[in-house]
Amino acid sequence: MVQWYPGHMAKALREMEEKVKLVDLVMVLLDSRIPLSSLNPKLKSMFNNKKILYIFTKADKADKSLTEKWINYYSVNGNKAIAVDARDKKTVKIVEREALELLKEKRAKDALKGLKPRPIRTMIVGIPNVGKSTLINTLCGKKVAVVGDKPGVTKSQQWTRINQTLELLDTPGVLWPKFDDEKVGFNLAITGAIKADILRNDDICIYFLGLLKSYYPDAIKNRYNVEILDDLNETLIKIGESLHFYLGNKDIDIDKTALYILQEYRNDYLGKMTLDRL
Ligand SMILES: Nc1nc2c(ncn2[C@@H]2O[C@H](COP(=O)(O)OP(=O)(O)O)[C@@H](O)[C@H]2O)c(=O)[nH]1
Ligand SMILES: [Mg+2]
Repeated sequence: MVQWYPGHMAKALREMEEKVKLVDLVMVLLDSRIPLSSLNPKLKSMFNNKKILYIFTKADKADKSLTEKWINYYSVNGNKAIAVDARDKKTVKIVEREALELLKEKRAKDALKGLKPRPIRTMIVGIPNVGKSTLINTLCGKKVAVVGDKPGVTKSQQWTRINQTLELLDTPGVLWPKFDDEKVGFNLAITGAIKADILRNDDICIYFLGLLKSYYPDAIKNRYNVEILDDLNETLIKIGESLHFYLGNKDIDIDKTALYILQEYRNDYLGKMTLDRL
């Protein structure tokens, strides 16, 4: 997990600002389950005049009807949003089509000036774990980026030719998420975007149960045969009982129960869910 310090953030921002100058189109990756919490609010000012393609990753894990709404929310001001499974080869064609569409006017102008069409230069940015390396590998059709919770090997950035339409900067821009809002921190912890060093598993899980109570009231009942009560702490204990997660005595191992529920959610056992609401 990347640890962000003010100096670290300022450096990452500067580096990204330099890279952004080189591209025609920025692909901003957002997690379909948290299309708002996974957005870095600093982005807007940084990408001032650039076209943005918002790519919601992990669409396979999110609530389809809400994904539609979020796509509409982001598809404004000449920008576009799409939802994909970053691991799926079909994503290449989709991204290519949208990039061409977004750059249509510019390319038409270039053609009028007699300029030969050249590939659209693009880069990928997003918070840790959103799927940057996965998408780079899918677009490139081979493993060029390390996927998973390992620090990326620093190397000089290169343009990779994806096809006749697209060229990709093979090092993504890593952005830290915004933490000023406690809810955002919880959403990032629930989905696994950030490690819970600051937050406790039981607090994260209680918050999650609260969301489920209003958004997906049947999910817990279906999986653990436990009703979500008004008392969420009590609900957590009841789930621990149903899982037989006891400490040595009659007490429930709350931390183990909380972590288990969160991992079940991350591994899709609780259903396709979207946690950010418009
Ligand atoms: N189900 C699903 N998993 C994905 C998708 N994109 C990435 N992942 C998984 O999310 C984890 C983090 O992806 P990674 O590419 O390393 O994220 P990065 O930190 O932004 O480079 C990996 O386990 C990927 O397999 C997606 O669209 N759907
Ligand atoms: Mg990566």
